[in-house]
Amino acid sequence: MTVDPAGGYVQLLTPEGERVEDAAYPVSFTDDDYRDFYRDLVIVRRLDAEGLALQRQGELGLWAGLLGQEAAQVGSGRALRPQDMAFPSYREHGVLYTRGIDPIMPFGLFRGVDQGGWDPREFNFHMYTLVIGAQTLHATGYAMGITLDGNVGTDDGEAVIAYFGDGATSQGEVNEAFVWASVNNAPIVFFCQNNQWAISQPFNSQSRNPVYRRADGFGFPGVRVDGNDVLATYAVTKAALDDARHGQGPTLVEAYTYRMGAHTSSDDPTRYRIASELDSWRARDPISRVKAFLSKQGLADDDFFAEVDEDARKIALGLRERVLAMPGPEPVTMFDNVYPGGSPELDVQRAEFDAYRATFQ
Ligand SMILES: Cc1ncc(C[n+]2csc(CCOP(=O)(O)OP(=O)(O)O)c2C)c(N)n1
Ligand SMILES: [Mg+2]
Repeated sequence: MTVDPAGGYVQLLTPEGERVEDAAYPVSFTDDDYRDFYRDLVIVRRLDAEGLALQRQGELGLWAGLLGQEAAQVGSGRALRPQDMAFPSYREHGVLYTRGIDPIMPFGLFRGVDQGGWDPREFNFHMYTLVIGAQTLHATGYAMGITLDGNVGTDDGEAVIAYFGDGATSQGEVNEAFVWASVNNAPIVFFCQNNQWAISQPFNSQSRNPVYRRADGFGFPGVRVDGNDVLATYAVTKAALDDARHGQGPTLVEAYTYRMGAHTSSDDPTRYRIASELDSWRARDPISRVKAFLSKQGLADDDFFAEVDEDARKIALGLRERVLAMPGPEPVTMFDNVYPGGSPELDVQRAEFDAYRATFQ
C-alpha cells in the first residue's frame, strides 16, 4: 500500500496545509469553521488517548483507538444533519463526539460495567457493533424504512450513514447490504474508513480493486476521499448525504486513511507492519495540516492552540474522573435484558448463579 493511491482522491487541504479547490465539491468555510474543525480534531485525539491510558492502567477491559482517523470521523460526522442516522462500528468515538453526545457513553462497554446499550433514537446514533459488517445491513434496512415512511425526496429528507472498515468489505453482510441498498435506492452512505489494515491483514489481501470502485459492480457511485483531510471528508460526505436525502440513492465513500495506533489495546502492530510505513503516514497527520493552514492564513496564533490543548486536557480529565467513578454492576444483572420477557432457562441459570455466589458468604 502507498500513501498516495493510484487514481488519486478528493483533497481540499494538502498535508502541507495548502487549501486547494475541487470543482466537483464546491464548499466554503468561515474562519470559525476552520477553527472548529481544528478544535474537534484535537479534542477527539485527546479523548482517544485517555481511553488507551485508562486501558493500560487496568481501568478498561479493551480500547479500540482511532489515532490517525480523526479527520475521517470529524469530517463525516459534522456533515450529518440532526435528522440523519449513524450506524457506527466500534471505533467511531469521533463521530459520536460530533453528534454532541457525551463522550463517556461508550466507556461502560469498554469498562465492562454495562452491555454497551443506549437509546439510538435519543442521539440518532446507533449502538456500537463489534460483529464486523453487521451494522451495514441494519443501516440499509433502516434506510429502506425511511423511504417507506416517505421521508426522502426533499431538502429536509433523512439519510443514513453506515461506518465500517476495509476488512469489512470482505464480509458477506456488507455485500448484501450493497445489493439491497442499490436495488431499493435506499438513502444511505456507506462510509468505509480504509485504514489499510484489518488487524494484521493488509488491504491487498482483501481486494484487488480499490474500495470505492467496488460500488460500480453494485450499481451506485463510489468516491475516494483523502481521509486525513477533514475538509474533503466533510465535503464528500455532505454531498453523498444530500444525494441520499434527495432520493438519489446510495454512495460508497472510501476515506483513505491510516490507523496509526494498534487495532485495539490487545494488538501489537510491530509484529506485522514495518516502522517506515507508520513514519510516512505520520507526515500525513490529519491535525498538523489544519494547524499549518490556520497558522499560515493568520487564523490562529499560539494562544489559540494552547487554549484548545487546555480545553482538551480538561475534557479528558473530566472524562477520566467519571469513568473511574462508574459503579460496577451487581453480577446477577448480566441476566437482565437478555430477553424482553425473560425465559425459563435463564431463570434456572440465574437461580444457579445466585446459589453459587451464596456459597462465598
Ligand atoms: C463477524 C466477525 N468476524 C471476525 C471478527 C474479529 N475481528 C474484529 S476486528 C476485525 C478486523 C476488522 O478490520 P476492518 O474492517 O478493516 O476494521 P478496522 O478495525 O480496521 O477499523 C476482525 C476480523 C469480528 N469481530 N466479527
Ligand atoms: Mg481496517
